[in-house]
Amino acid sequence: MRYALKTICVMALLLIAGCDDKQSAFAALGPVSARITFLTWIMFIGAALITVLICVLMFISIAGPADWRHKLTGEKSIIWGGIVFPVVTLSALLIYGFLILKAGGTWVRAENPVHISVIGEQWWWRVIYRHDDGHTTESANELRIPAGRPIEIELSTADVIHSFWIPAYAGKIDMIPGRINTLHFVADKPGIVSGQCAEYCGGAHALMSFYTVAMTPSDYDAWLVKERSNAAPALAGEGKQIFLSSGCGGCHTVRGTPADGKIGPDLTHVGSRQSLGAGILPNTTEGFAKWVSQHKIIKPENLMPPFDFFSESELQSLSLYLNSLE
Ligand code: HEC
Ligand SMILES: [Cu+2]
Repeated sequence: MRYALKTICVMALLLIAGCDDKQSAFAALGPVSARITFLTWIMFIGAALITVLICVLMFISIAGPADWRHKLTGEKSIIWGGIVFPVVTLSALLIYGFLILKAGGTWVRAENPVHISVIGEQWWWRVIYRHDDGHTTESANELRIPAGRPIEIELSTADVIHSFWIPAYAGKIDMIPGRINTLHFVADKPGIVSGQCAEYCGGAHALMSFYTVAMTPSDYDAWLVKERSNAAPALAGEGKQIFLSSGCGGCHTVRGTPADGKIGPDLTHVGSRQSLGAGILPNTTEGFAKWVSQHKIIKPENLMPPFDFFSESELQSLSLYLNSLE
C-alpha cells in the first residue's frame, strides 16, 4: 500500500513536470497546433466515453438480466457494435483528420510565407534563412520567426531520419534522407517555446532540442539584418586567436574571420542564442567553458572532438570570445 502511494506520487510529479507550456502539445499557440489539440481532445474524450460504454456493456453481459445478456451476445450486436460502429467512427475521424491537415496547409500557404530551411544533423539543427533577394544566412540550434506571419520550413536531413517538432505551433514532420518535407504554421504572438527531435536518431537524440523565438515582425526584420551581418570584431583578441589556432575554424564558421568550416554549427552570432549544444546548456561564458571542456560528458557521442587540454585562462578567454559573438 505504501509503495502504491509512493508510486502514485512519483507518477503525479512526473505528470505535473510535463505541464510546462514551453513544449506542450496541449498549449497550442497557433492555428495549426490549435486544430491538432482540438482533434486530440476529441479523440481522448471519445475514447474515454467508448471505454466506459464497453465496460458497462461487459458488466451487463456478465451479470445483467437474462434477456439483456441474450441480446448482447446476439449476432446483431456483433454486427452493429463490432463492425458498423468502429468503421463509421474511425472513418469519420480519418476524414476529419485529413480535413484538419489540409486546412492548416492551404490557409497558411495562401499568403507569402517566410522561407526557412532546417537540416537535421546528428545531433543538432542547421538553420538557413532564405532572404527575398535569393541570398541565405546560416545559423543553428534556434529558430527565429515573426509572429502573425505564415512560416514555411523546408525540412531535410544530412544523415539519418530526424523529426522536427515544435508542439506549440505544429505537428511533427520527419526529416527523411533524400527528401524535402515542408512544414507550415503561424505563431499567434511573440514568445519563446522549445522543440525537440521526435525520431530516435542515435546516441545523443534525447539531447537534440532547440528554442523557437517568435518576435514582432519589426523586431524580426531588425534581428534578421543583424543575423545576416558578419561577426562583430572581438574586443580582446586573445580568445579569437585561440579559436583560430586550435582548429575550431575547420568545422565552425564565424563570418568575418578566417573560420569557415561547415561541419559544425555556424557560430557567427552564437552568443545571441538562447542555449548551447542544441538546447542543453545556458548561453553564458560558463556555458561555453563547460561545452568546450566537457561536451563529451554533457552530450555523449556528439561529433565534436574533445578539447580538454586548454588551461583555465585559455578556456576563459575562448569563452569570453564566443560569448561576445552576439
Ligand atoms: C571536427 C569538427 C569540430 C571541431 C574541430 C570543433 N567543433 Fe565545435 N562542434 C562540432 C559539432 C559537430 C558540434 C555540434 C555538436 C552537437 O551539438 O551535437 C559542435 C558544437 C559546438 C558548439 C555549440 C554550438 C551551438 O550552436 O550551440 C560550440 C560553442 C563549439 N562547437 C565550439 C567549438 C570550439 C571553441 C572549438 C575549438 C576549440 C570547436 N568547437 C571545434 C564540431 C567541431
Ligand atoms: Cu533524434
